[in-house]
Amino acid sequence: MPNRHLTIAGAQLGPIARDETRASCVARMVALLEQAQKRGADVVVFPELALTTFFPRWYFEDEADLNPFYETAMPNADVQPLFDAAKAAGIGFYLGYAERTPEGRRFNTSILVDKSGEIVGKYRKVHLPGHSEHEPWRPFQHLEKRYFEPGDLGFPVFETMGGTMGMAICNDRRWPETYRVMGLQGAEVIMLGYNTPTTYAPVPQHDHLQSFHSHLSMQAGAYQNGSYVVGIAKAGIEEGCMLLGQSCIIAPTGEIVAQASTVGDELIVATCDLDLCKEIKENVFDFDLHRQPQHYGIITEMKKR
Ligand code: CDV
Repeated sequence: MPNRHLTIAGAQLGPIARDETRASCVARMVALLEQAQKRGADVVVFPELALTTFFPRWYFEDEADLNPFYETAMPNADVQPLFDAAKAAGIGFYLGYAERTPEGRRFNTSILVDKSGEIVGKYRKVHLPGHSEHEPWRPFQHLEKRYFEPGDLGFPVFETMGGTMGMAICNDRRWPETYRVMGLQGAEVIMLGYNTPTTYAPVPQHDHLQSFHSHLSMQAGAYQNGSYVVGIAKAGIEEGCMLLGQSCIIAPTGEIVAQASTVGDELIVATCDLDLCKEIKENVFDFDLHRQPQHYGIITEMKKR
């Protein structure tokens, strides 16, 4: 039986300024991809909204100021160099970006591209944090609820690159349902990008726990579903707002096997044995043997009692 080793790279990005061009962001990503190739990567995970600054931090009254942050086609001329470089290197990738559909719908989206440069998977962020109206009391806005609608694709998984792959985006990583829905479909690698400010204005007494909560959620999701989880940040001080780093690759045992140590552009790499997932999936979390779904109905019947 051939081994099922997949070398996964996480390409953390440092800050992206509001006036940084997509071409510049893509050039940074291509540089990280080249490093990944030297280190034998099969697939590279980039952050959430990796082509622009994290624009939900601003309130835009005028649509004309908002629209330039969205992609209306994927790939497009700005992103094509990343597709070309990845295809030439024979490396797949996950990429997060803001999507505007031909009907004008807006989503916080990620795609999965295989080693031949084909888009083989698409995901639209389900759990949108923040608020929908301007709240001037905040040091910065978090207007994802205004600028995106909740994803309409569920949490699909994709058979590609020798494994079963799923995607999530940032705030999704805090919700156990995200992982379980993909775990039930056999996910072996769950990729996600994030932009997490280290200040959460409504509950600042938790600011010092941002790193802990991020890892806690992802490590639990990995272990409880017997899946690798790859959580990759856009990090550092972006337009005056500090974003959490500590991008990591987590094994199905819940252990962190690679972690970024800067808040800039940084590549992390781990060779992952996808068969390790079975040690969890066929034992302590053998869903078939141990789950009792007749007692879980409340989870999908209501948001909250
Ligand atoms: N981009 C995000 O989804 N950020 C949220 C913050 C606002 C809490 C997160 O869960 O990291």
